[in-house]
Amino acid sequence: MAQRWTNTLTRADVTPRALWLNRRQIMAGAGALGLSGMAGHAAAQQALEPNSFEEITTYNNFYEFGTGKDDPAENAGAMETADWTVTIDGLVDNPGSYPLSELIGGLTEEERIYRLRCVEAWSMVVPWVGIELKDVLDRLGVQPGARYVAFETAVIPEVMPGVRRGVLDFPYVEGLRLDEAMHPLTILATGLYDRPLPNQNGAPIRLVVPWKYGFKSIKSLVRISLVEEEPRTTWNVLAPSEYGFYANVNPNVDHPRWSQATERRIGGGLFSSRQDTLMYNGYDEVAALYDGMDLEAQF
Ligand SMILES: Nc1nc2c(c(=O)[nH]1)N[C@H]1C(S)=C(S)[C@@H](COP(=O)(O)O)O[C@H]1N2
Ligand SMILES: [Mo]
Repeated sequence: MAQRWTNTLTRADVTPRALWLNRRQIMAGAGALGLSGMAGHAAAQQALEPNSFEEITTYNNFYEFGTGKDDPAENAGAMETADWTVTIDGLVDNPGSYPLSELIGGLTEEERIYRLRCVEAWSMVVPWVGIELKDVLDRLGVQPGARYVAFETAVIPEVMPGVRRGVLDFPYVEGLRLDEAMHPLTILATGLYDRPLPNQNGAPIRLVVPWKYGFKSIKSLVRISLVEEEPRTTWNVLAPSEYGFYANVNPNVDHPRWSQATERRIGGGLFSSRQDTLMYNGYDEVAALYDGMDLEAQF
């Protein structure tokens, strides 16, 4: 098993292919745990063994389709994602309403196996397929005054029972600072396990920011705006003392109602016990983005 994690492997050498990891992710995992050599590889392997397609697509948060973990899988199939358009506006050279194929066509898709840590203290590992958000923003031409990126989810009441019931203030909105949005770990996912993204996971395109709590990774995007001021974000507006704008995964800053020090890994078997939550969810390379910030005040 150990040789699977050496840097000489290509993904084609590994079966099943879902177990493929890139070296950078392995090193990020090992570094975060303060380990090296075999121990580090073993720890990284445990941390990044992907959840099953079944787990990833049946245990979801997508409140537009209901608040139960199984509601999105049950209800989201009714959403029509063909002919999807994304509106680009704000401080950008090329605003407009883009068919999805035009927005991302020609950009490099790659697999990214990322930990997903929900603020509710459960976690999964998901083999996303996507493109770097930076590539999209570069193509659109970010103007000098832009300091944040704001994101908005579709609202389709006819197929969204959670919207009809008003379980949150919809549209669901999120935001990133521009440097966070431009970080190479930040992707727009269009698939998982080499399949098109299932609707319950945010088809046809959703944000994935792996070092932040899952609620930042907003689904089924219909608008991306380049803006000057910090944008409103759904959970922060609902409960500002519980959910901050930054929402960086941080085992040292508890949620007011529960500890964030550990997490429950979804899925049975060997890795089902609670595990320690890692600073920045193990993605240490983002730490420089927050130099000089008080992470307890700006949670
Ligand atoms: N539009 C929208 N995006 C959303 C949510 C939501 O309710 N609506 N839930 C968030 C939360 S809390 C989490 S943990 C992740 C879950 O993503 P997954 O279901 O693909 O695992 O989606 C996030 N994106
Ligand atoms: Mo979440």
